[in-house]
Amino acid sequence: MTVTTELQPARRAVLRGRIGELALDVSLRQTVVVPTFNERDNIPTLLRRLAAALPADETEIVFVDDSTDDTPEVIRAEAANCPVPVTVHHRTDPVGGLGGAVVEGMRLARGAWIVVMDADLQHPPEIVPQLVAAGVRDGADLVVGSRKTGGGTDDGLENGYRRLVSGGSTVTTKVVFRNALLRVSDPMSGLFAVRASSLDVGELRPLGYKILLELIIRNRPGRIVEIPYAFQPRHAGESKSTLREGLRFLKHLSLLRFGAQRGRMIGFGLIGLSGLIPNQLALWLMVSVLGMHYAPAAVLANMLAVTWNFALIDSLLYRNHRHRRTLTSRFLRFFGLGNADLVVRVPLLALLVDGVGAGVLTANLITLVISFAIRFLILDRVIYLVRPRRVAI
Ligand SMILES: Nc1nc2c(ncn2[C@@H]2O[C@H](COP(=O)(O)OP(=O)(O)O)[C@@H](O)[C@H]2O)c(=O)[nH]1
Ligand SMILES: [Mg+2]
Repeated sequence: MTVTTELQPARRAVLRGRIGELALDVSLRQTVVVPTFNERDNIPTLLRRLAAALPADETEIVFVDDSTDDTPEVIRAEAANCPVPVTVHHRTDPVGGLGGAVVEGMRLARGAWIVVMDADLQHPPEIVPQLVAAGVRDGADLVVGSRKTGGGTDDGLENGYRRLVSGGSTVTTKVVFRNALLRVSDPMSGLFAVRASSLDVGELRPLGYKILLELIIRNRPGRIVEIPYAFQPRHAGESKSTLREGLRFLKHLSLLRFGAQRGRMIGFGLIGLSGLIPNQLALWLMVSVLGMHYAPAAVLANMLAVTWNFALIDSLLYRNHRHRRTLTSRFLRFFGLGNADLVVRVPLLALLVDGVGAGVLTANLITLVISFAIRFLILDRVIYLVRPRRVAI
């Protein structure tokens, strides 16, 4: 269930248009979208500073809240004294986490510019008018508040560890999306302003924290400019960023770069490669230590590797696709497939070596690659019944 509270009914004549899924109010210059998760102690200062920085008749503030504390009540109470109209949209089902909340706010926003900022005052509210003014002046679709360009700093990051994570993820992202991010020094920024008419909210499929990256890659805004700012220490409360968010970020990056199916294929390849370790180890143990014959040992080692692969693939790669079959059913099919592969590869190997005259090692490699591709497709389409979906990158 979702509750939207309009605290101060819009005081202006509302002329609404719709661009994509956005409702626009032509008299509103900007909507400030603030995602909140247990930020009660930051609300009074945030609203006071935003109201001092922005004209009340050209602005609205939209909170999208996933809190488990009384943050929405605090916002309602503080909004009564705030000259700028404030809306609280509380989600009981926080789909997509922070990114999902921001997209929800974009859907609700009516201003010509949508400014996204955190509630904890790490983003100085006074910079909001500068972001919008720069966008208007330069004819940009997107204005990024940057900690990494002339004069910007990230001194507000809590410690060296956070600085390392922030630096590492920025570099990785810039390498992965070299062209799309040529003009963006801080793609991890949570502070930005986007021209509402350039947005295609329906294209966004946010996952976790990096909503700006999602927007740049999927929406491909026209002109992008940056405004430097000094990232501040958190005003009150605690960061919600966790190691789990870090893993989500890697998944997000892979989805954006490769699309869902190619991302799984790469994961499948890496896990398959990791299976070489238990396979070789078990083979060595059975042959060298236990003195077994190599043929049954190879079969048993293969079974062990297939089990290892299944454990990793089922828990890491297909976690969200497991509901269509039971564990036993998934395992038996996977196990059958993993070992049936031997039956296909041996004749193929013979064909390549005896029929075509290929070298044994080359032929073996070819059978492995062919088997890999066939097994992946069967895994994807037959075992987990994943329906392919095109992802534009
Ligand atoms: N609505 C919503 N807001 C969130 C969620 N996670 C974090 N936030 C908000 O997003 C902003 C940034 O989060 P924060 O914990 O400060 O991340 P950090 O700056 O990377 O440490 C803050 O305003 C949080 O309240 C979430 O799951 N849902
Ligand atoms: Mg923060």
